[in-house]
Amino acid sequence: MVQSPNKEQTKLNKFEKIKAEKDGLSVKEELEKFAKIGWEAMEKTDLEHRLKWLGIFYRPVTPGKFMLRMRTPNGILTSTQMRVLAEIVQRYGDDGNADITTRQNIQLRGIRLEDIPHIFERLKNAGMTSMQSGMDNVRNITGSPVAGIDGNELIDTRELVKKVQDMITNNGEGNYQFTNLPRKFNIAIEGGRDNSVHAEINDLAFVPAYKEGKLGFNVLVGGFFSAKRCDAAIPLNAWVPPNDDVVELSKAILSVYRDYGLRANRQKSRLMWLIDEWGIAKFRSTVEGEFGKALATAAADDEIDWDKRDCLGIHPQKQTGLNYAGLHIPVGRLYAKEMFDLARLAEVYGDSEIRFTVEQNVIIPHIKDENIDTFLTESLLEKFTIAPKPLQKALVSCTGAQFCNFALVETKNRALDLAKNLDKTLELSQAVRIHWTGCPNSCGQPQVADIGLMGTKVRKNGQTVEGVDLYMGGKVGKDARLGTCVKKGIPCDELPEVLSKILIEDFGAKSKLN
Ligand code: SRM
Ligand code: SF4
Repeated sequence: MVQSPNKEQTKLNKFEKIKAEKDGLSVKEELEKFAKIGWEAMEKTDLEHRLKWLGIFYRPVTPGKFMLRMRTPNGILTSTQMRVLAEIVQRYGDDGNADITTRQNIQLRGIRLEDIPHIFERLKNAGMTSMQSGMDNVRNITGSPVAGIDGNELIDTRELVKKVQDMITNNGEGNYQFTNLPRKFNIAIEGGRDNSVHAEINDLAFVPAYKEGKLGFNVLVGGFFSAKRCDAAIPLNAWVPPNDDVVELSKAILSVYRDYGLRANRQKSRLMWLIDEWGIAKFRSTVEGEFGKALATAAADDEIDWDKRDCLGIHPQKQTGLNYAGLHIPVGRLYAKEMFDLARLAEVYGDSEIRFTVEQNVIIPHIKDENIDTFLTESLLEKFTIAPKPLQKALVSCTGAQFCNFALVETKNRALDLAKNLDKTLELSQAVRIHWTGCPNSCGQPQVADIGLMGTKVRKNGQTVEGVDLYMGGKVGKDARLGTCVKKGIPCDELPEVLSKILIEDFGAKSKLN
């Protein structure tokens, strides 16, 4: 059942050996045992690596307090599901919180291993799963955050995203067919005109396109970020209708990646490296063979012709008399009480649905025209405002040093403090997208930002201090392009001054202090 790596590759990296020894998914059968013996008694590889196949992340920064990464297909959950997640983190008091992620998903913190069997039971009963959300698996599949409610939508992505997830994870139970990929794999399905999902930074992306008058998707492949290399996705020269072909093509591409992807050097294992080695023509024909029928060539143009929307504020839906509210969640951080409150708001004003965006924010859809005014008086909206200040508005941050052992700097708190202070001193007519990421892994996507800040260590006055490399020029939406590093090694304590200058000179900010 477990797929063996490409036989022609003789040298295997450390992680390939770990996987060859025992598939990560198999620890699912051992959870009760782990819960009994405790994390200290667990075999190190199971603890630090294999548990991630189930979405359970050992955090060396907070030993014994695990992170649980969910799957949230298309970023959508119900109020009941949110309440279950809130109850899970509430139990852990000050240790418990949650983060909305840059993949339209949610991670829970403070989790104790002894509670996992019960937590998994609760998640299953509530129709949720964390299966295959970490390590060499397909990450949360993103889709248009306003799918099914946007008047300008081309394709409703919700069902397709769910079907692709169900295929990959065997309806959330775990699927050995796709648990031994050479590396992580990102999939996005866009249904609108504004590239809400950052199609270009996914290993596989579907973007709406008309072919011979029919609406479907052009297919992009190979986009990724890593410490060594970042690349935008390239066209596969394929078009698929918006039906099960999306699922089947995803399956075919994943199978080709699994069977032929490079496994010797972990730094060169993402899909783009295989495409480089083979050339796109060979990759396409191998995928076609696996797909089992001829792939239609791509439509000449796709339909991505808008700037990216942030979805914040109140917006009319395509359903007459209904609106969606985009709430700003500062750096995506949620606490139990706020999660309960979001669930309540979704029930009282909407139809119990809550959505996440890749900007780490929340959307509550289906609010009736006549209820908007009362909705806006809710006290939760003082913190999670629909109209944040320009620099807080588009702020995104990865986890950083508080919980992530890869981090070279603290991110979330610093990002928020800095944005608040700059909003106090500068007047801006438009939002500026600032993305923080704590290390070169780029989880906070600094390359898609107007201003991207990547954590690093810097020497200053004979001391090693926290600093950032500065990225600029990222463009999202139509004609998306990746930003590049324009300055290295800025000490964090110099950032207020450095960013003020950039915001004034490049983004038209005016000082409020003059
Ligand atoms: Fe990431 C590893 C957090 C989105 C590239 N990422 C990690 C780990 C698991 C490292 C670890 O074990 O500590 C981080 C967990 C920290 C924690 O406690 O939260 C982590 N990544 C995140 C999240 C939570 C950042 C956030 O605050 O939103 C995002 C979770 C998304 C999700 O729901 O699944 C997250 N990570 C991303 C993205 C952005 C995206 O997908 O659009 C990227 C860049 C895009 C890409 O992968 O192509 C990203 N994460 C990485 C990498 C570099 C991958 C590579 O090929 O080299 C690593 C390190 C690795 O995999 O070896 C990594
Ligand atoms: Fe951790 Fe680095 Fe990813 Fe931030 S970018 S979450 S510091 S791995």
